[in-house]
Amino acid sequence: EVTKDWNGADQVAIRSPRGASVRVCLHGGQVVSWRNDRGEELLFTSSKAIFKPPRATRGGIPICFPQFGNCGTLEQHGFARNKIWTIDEEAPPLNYGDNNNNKASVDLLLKPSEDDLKCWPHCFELRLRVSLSTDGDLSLISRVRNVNGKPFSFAFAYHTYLSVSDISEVRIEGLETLDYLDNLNQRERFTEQGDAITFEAEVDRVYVGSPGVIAVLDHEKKRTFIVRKEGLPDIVVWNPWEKKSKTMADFGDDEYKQMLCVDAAAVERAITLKPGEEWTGKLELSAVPSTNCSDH
Ligand code: TA6
Repeated sequence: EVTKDWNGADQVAIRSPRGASVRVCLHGGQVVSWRNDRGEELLFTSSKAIFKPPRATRGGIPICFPQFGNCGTLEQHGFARNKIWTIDEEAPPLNYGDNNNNKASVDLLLKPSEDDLKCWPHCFELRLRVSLSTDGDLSLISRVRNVNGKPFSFAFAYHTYLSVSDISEVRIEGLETLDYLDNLNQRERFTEQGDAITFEAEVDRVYVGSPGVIAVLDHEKKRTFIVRKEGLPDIVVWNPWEKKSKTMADFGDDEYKQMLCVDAAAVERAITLKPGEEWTGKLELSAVPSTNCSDH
């Protein structure tokens, strides 16, 4: 159903037959809520989030496009998350049960305004399909098309704020032995040493060439997030920890303990599209009970 968000922009909700739900704001094309069939919120949103255009709400899954971070000419993480998107009327939405669909979806579209073309002179169409399966799995499929302009390159990330019970009890499996660029050390390249990644301090890394599936295990909640991706070779892992949290007005001092950003992304190598070409980036998130956190 369509309601209005804090900004008066449309917010679309999908509810699965078993009670899971997802809510997407047309402001930023941002998923702001993903609940399982017990109504538990699986994404983090800061209690101090600033609901004021054009900033993105601190939490959920902001879309970072066409830039990631502040290494470029655009605002941090690009403009897509700060713009009002439209419902993509050309895309036939999926509905549970129709043609045996086990998913329902909403399709959003972002095209550059005259202003956007001034700061990023490329004719693109960015289409985002957000869908929720009957099992409660959330998937986001983005398609960027070069609308017959000149070739252009971009970075992309699903800036995903996972809700966790206690960051010191969380570990990530699947990134062992990968190289990463350390945003806390001038993006210097390091190699992950072996074990699962755990958290005792601020982490801000781009793991490059990561596998299609990684697991984020929340020990206390006995829940494992499974992150599957296609077309997105990198995984950004970010937790601001206490000191950095205190510098962010839209982030509570202790909230770093309840969140972890695990972003399926294309950051190390920009994606280049020739006129008429299209790129697809898929993210699928599942939240499964981990009977014993060690199995995965
Ligand atoms: O790596 C993730 C990151 O680039 C961090 O450096 C931090 O800036 C985070 O994104 C949040 O960015 P935002 O613009 O949403 O405050």
